[in-house]
Amino acid sequence: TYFKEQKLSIICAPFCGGQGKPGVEKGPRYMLKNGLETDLKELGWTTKIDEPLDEKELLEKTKIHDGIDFYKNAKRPSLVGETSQKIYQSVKDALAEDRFPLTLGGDHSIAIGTVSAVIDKFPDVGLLWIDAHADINTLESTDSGNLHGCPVSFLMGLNGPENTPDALKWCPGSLKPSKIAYIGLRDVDAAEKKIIKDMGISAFSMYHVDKYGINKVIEMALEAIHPGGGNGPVMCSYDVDAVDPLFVPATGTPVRGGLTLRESLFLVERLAETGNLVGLDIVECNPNLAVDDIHVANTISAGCAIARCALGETLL
Ligand code: 5AB
Ligand code: MN
Ligand code: MN
Ligand code: MN
Repeated sequence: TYFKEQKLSIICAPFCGGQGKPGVEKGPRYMLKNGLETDLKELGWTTKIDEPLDEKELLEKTKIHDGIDFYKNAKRPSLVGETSQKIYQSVKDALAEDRFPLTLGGDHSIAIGTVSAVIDKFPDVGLLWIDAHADINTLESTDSGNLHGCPVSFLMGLNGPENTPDALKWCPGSLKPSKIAYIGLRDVDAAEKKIIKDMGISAFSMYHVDKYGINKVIEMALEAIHPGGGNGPVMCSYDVDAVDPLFVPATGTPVRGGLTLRESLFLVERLAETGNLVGLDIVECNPNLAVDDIHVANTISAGCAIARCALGETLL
């Protein structure tokens, strides 16, 4: 296990500019209000909260960038670049102090920062991308222009230096296809399917979860990113829309037919059990998209439960 002293940084990433629905910036605030920090302390973690972004100021900035900050049809690349670089620095700082980086989004574009920082510290790290979506669109392939659908392409350097907006040039883009495994996919764009296939990236969709069961899928995913036993550092970037909208309704791009609540928690319980988890993102909780308070409570409590289970709550 990598964090023997059980120190933790909760990095707040209240950013919504990687997509178009305001409210996702409220994720960190709501999860903390739910008691997440206290709960993690009770598990034995020494916590520290890092807030590198000003939620209000950033929301204003996002509105200002609307319609002026473009790269081809990609929306707000400068703001996404600038913001994810701040998150990158926070995760680097946490890891430099041997603190486990738990990053609360915000939309999924912030993972450009989190995953890059974890790779700097653990070059051999394998990335588990838990999501209904593959988030591997390039600036060429994205139809929506929403950069929360593109972080994996930046992490892999797929856009190439000449096609990368200036504000994103800091991203090393060194992630190898063999170091990525997806779990939970069920809404993948045609261009994304082609990239995944051409690059030979391991992808376990809901079909595979049904076919093999979640335990076997995790085992196969770990073996894919760490061949020869599945041992080695693992970063988990967890988009809550991987979970079925019955359990997580308040998210920007819900897709029916997702992980059950137990499957979604078992996944991170299993990672906790390996002792190999070196970073976790929980992204895309959007309280604004709930139709009632129960939707908010379900979504936020699922997000918090994912964090607690990943950090050892259910290990005996
Ligand atoms: B999320 C879509 N592929 O590119 C696109 O929530 C959806 O971070 C992206 O997984 C969903 O806009 C991004 C259609
Ligand atoms: Mn998603
Ligand atoms: Mn995502
Ligand atoms: Mn979608």
